Amino acid sequence: MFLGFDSSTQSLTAVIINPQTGEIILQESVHFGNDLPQYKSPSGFIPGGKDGEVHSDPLMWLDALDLLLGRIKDQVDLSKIRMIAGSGQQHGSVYLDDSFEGRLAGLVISKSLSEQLKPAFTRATAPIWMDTSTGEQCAEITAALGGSDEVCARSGSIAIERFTGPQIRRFSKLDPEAYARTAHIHLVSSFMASVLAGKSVSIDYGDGAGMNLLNLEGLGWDTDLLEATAPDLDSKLSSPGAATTPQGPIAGYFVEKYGFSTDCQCALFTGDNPASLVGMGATDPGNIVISLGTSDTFFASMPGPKTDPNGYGHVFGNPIGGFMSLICFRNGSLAREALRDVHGLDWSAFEAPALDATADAAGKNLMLPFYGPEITPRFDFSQPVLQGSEKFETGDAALQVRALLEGQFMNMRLGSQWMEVQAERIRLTGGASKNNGIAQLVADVFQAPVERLDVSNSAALGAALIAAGAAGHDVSELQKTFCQASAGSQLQPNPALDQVYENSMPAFKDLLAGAMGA
Ligand code: ADP
Ligand code: XUL
Repeated sequence: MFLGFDSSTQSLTAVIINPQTGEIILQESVHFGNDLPQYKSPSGFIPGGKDGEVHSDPLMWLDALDLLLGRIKDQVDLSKIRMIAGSGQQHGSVYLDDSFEGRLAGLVISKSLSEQLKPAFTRATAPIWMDTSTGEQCAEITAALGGSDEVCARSGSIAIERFTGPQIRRFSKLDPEAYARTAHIHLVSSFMASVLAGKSVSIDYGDGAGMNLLNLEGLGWDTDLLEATAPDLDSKLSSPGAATTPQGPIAGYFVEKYGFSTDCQCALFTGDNPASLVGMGATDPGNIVISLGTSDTFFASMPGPKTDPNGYGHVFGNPIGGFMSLICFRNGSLAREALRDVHGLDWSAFEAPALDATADAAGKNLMLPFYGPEITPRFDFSQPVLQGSEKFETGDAALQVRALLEGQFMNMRLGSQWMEVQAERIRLTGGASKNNGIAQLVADVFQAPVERLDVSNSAALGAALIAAGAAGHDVSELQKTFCQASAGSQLQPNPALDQVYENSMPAFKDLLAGAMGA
């Protein structure tokens, strides 16, 4: 059996699979807010951070690991687990002194992980991906490298506030003494992997690419980016590696306390998005994942490290080899909800019967679907821009719902063009994906079949598949079993709309350029 963890913003999840029987043996989570209320982090982070700071307490993640394993040891015989892998929320960082590895090697089962590791932290809290405090550091790193294009060409993204490099730079400036005492800087992913392996392990290419520090050409730390970020950084980072590389046996602590076998090996942890790519069965080219959550994200594997010339998208490592893109659209469900509420509608107005009623208007009315600042394209929008019939512009709710959704997916098509990926199949996930009207419009605008999967924990499932891959299983084969489309979830594109949206795209692009130039 293989165990995958996902250490995400709000919870720690475990998924155990048995490749022989094709079964998911267990899915279990610890919710930080509900299960560990003493950390006063109802949504997984410490509320009230200043100057854009959003931090979490890494001791909470350690307590969650003890709590989760304590729960599952009575449900599953953990001695049957051959390999463990995992994923973590991306970009967050943990700072430890030179006692970290000694403490890991000397863990005793009479005490908790958090009690024993607490003295090793040189920074009590960990900045996470929601942190926006590093604008100044991004500008400094960009200037040192000679511009955003150079940072993007090397690391796959322009310097981004939430990325780890700018976060490390800020710490080194704010508290140079504590930074100097720091011997290890880990991502959330590599920190959790290190605890399980009982030693400081590698940072995987998938999550490492979210740091503005990894050079995607050679998959090594980029000397110039290291230098532009903070002093002596090279010595504090583990070497980068592939997620499927076994790192050695699980630490004795977990064998004695939870019943793992001494033969159980640990692979690396990757980022939650790279792990989701695996868990959604989308690691082969031509498969695209669109997640319709609070924000919308679009991700797909790529054979080479191609970067977005506009600097909006990111390139991460694909845990199964090669690369992946991730593009974030901030106004996803936020905009759908805003339009719904403006007109006093419910989600039925976005369902197939309601959209069928306006089928004649397909592609005829254009809406820039942004109610607030957008990431792709990066611009401070404050309200949608409408261009079309008088009925539409003066407030017809049904026409506006259609145009908003068409605008969102045309913007997604436009924002992902740099990848030059021909969508052969789109896998939809996230809260809005269950809406058949929205899903059909994705199929029509992209002219590709759309399907939805049964899995709800796609990152933890992806991690379990990575663990099986690290033990020699063929991950593509396992995906055929574990990442099946759910029955009846497939939708075909309407071929009659191919030319309709093809013709609307240039007008949409012009409207966007006009709004951003104004
Ligand atoms: P996140 O993981 O970002 O917290 P989810 O993937 O759980 O978000 O998605 C939640 C969102 O899904 C809600 O904010 C809501 O707007 C949207 N949603 C839920 N049900 C529907 C529906 N039937 N139709 C359209 N959108 C929906
Ligand atoms: C990706 C990102 C988030 C985190 C948290 O760049 O910041 O998706 O990985 O899930």
